[in-house]
Amino acid sequence: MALLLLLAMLTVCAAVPQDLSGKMLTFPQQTNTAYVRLTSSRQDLKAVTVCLRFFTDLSRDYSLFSLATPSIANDFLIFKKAASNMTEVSIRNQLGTFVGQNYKLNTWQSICSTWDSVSGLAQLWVNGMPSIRKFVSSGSSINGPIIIVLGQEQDSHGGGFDVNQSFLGMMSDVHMWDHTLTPCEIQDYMKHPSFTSGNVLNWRALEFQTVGRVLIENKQMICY
Ligand SMILES: *[C@@H]1O[C@H](CO)[C@@H](O)[C@H](O)[C@H]1NC(C)=O
Ligand SMILES: *[C@@H]1O[C@H](CO)[C@@H](O)[C@H](O)[C@H]1NC(C)=O
Ligand SMILES: [Ca+2]
Repeated sequence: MALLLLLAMLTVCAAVPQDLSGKMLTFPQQTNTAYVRLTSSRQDLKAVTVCLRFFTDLSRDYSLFSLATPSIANDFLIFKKAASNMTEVSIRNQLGTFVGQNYKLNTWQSICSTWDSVSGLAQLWVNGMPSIRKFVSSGSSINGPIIIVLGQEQDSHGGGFDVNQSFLGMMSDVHMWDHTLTPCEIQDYMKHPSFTSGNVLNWRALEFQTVGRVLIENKQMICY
C-alpha cells in the first residue's frame, strides 16, 4: 500500500521531459498569474549560459528569464528595459546594464547571456551582436534550490510577480548550460538549427509546468 502511494506521488511530482522542438510557448495575455516554471536538479552553478528566442511587441520593461534561489530573487535575470536597446542582466542580485544592441518588434530574436563566477564577467548577445564584457558579480556561485520562471519576474522564490514586468508574446528554444559558450557556439545557436543542447535546460527534453494561460503551439513559420 505504502509503495503504491509512493509510486503515485512520484508520478504526480516528477515532470516528464518533453521534446519541444518546433514548438513555442505563447503568452497571449498580460497578467501577473500566467507563467512557465522550469525544473532543474542542478543546485550549484559556477558559470552559466542562457539562450532563448522570443517574439514580442512590448516596449515597456519585461522579464525574459528569471532564476531565483531562496535568498536571492535575481540570481540570474535577463530583463529588457523600456529604453530601446537596453537590457539588464542581474546576477547574484548585482546589476549589469547593456546598451546599444538592436532589438526589433514583431520578429523572432535570439538572445544569449554568459557569466562565470571566477572573472565575474557577463556578456550579452542579441541577434548575433555581442556586448562588451562587463563585471557583474564574482566569487560565489549560484547556489540553492533554483526556480526558473518564464513569463514573469520573480521578486521572491517562485513568486512576487508584477503585471508590468510580465512577458507578452512567444518564446522558443530555451537552453541553459553550466559553462560559458564560446562566441562561435553562440553564433551556432543564433544562425544554425544544429547547435548543441543545453545541459542544464534543454528545449529538446524540457521539464516544465505551465500555470495559467500559456499555450504550447507549433512555431509559426513565415511563408512568402
Ligand atoms: C538600436 O540599435 C540599432 C543598432 O545598433 C540602431 O540602428 C537603432 O537606431 C537603435 N535604436 C535606438 C532607438 O536607439
Ligand atoms: C502597471 O502600469 C499601469 C500603467 O502604467 C499602472 O496604471 C498600474 O498601476 C501598474 N500596475 C502595477 C501593479 O504596478
Ligand atoms: Ca519585479
